[in-house]
Amino acid sequence: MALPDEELELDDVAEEVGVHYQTVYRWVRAGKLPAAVVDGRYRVQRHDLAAFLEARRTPTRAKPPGAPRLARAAGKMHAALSTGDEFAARDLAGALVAEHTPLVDLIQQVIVPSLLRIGQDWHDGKLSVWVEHRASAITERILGEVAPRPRGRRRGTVMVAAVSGDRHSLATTMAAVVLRDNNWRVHHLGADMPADELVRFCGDHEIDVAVLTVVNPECGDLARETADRIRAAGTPVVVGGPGRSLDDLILQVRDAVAGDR
Ligand code: B12
Repeated sequence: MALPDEELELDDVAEEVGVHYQTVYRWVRAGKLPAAVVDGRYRVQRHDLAAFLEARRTPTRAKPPGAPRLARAAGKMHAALSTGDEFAARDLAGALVAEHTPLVDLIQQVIVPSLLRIGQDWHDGKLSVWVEHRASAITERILGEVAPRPRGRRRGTVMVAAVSGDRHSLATTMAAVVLRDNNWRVHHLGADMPADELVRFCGDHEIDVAVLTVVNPECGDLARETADRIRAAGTPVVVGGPGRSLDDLILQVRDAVAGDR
């Protein structure tokens, strides 16, 4: 079947750019070149390809900070979040985004380690619970500020939630932000969602993949049971867990969609 003029398959991209098919495939899998899966095959929009090639050509674009700088930024983020210095935390996140730090790295390597340290210090009795609550509230605002507004054709539609009893909404927001950044349309339902409602929501909407985050380990069984129910009704599901990475999430969501077509 002939494709619309503005769409290309990976073979066409490889031919136009003069690289091997596998190179194009790696760009797509790494999230560098946006592509949607249609009838089980990747399709790339011409304007996305043009933007991708332009970005590769532009020598003035600063390189995103490497791991040592992100580790230093994580230290500063922890200092700001644990002392409640909201503007320092938001400025730091804003500066990293301005330096083209991928959102997944900002969240995974700068924000998450700070929250884990704060959670551990609370557990060890080194700080009061209000420090953790205040840090969570600031983190919510940072994530709101950096949340992307993707343009162009989406890869598909994802639902993100956590089941009843798991009140850790930040993990759902983090998942929603990185999925939007990867060009998915996201229904972000947040935390503490009743299982029946999640099953109904996925049945009533065109959802390509349901994502259930789990931070409170006591809710793991309910999340897995709910995932089984959603799957049985025909929607693929991926389930997260403490310590699982957002890079992993992106790959699992893509694989779940590709495997379903
Ligand atoms: C902030 C926080 C809270 C806040 C949440 C605020 C909010 N709006 O989210 C509040 C104050 C509400 C809270 C409450 C509680 N909390 Co709390 N909390 C935390 C803290 C500090 C951070 C949580 C967080 O955001 N984690 C998300 C990120 C930062 O971590 P992550 O788990 O690695 O998640 C990643 C993956 O899940 C991935 N991901 C997301 N989706 C998907 C999907 C897929 C498919 C994949 C692959 C990956 C993926 O994304 C995340 C980022 O990379 C943690 C510390 C910790 N170690 O996490 C404690 C922590 C989770 N809480 C804990 C506890 C005990 C509680 C309470 C029971 C305390 C109490 N007595 O009331 C309640 C439970 C409430 C409930 N019913 O759920 C414990 C859990 C202990 C355990 N058994 O393991 C922890 C570990 C603190 C500790 N060290 O003891 N908490």
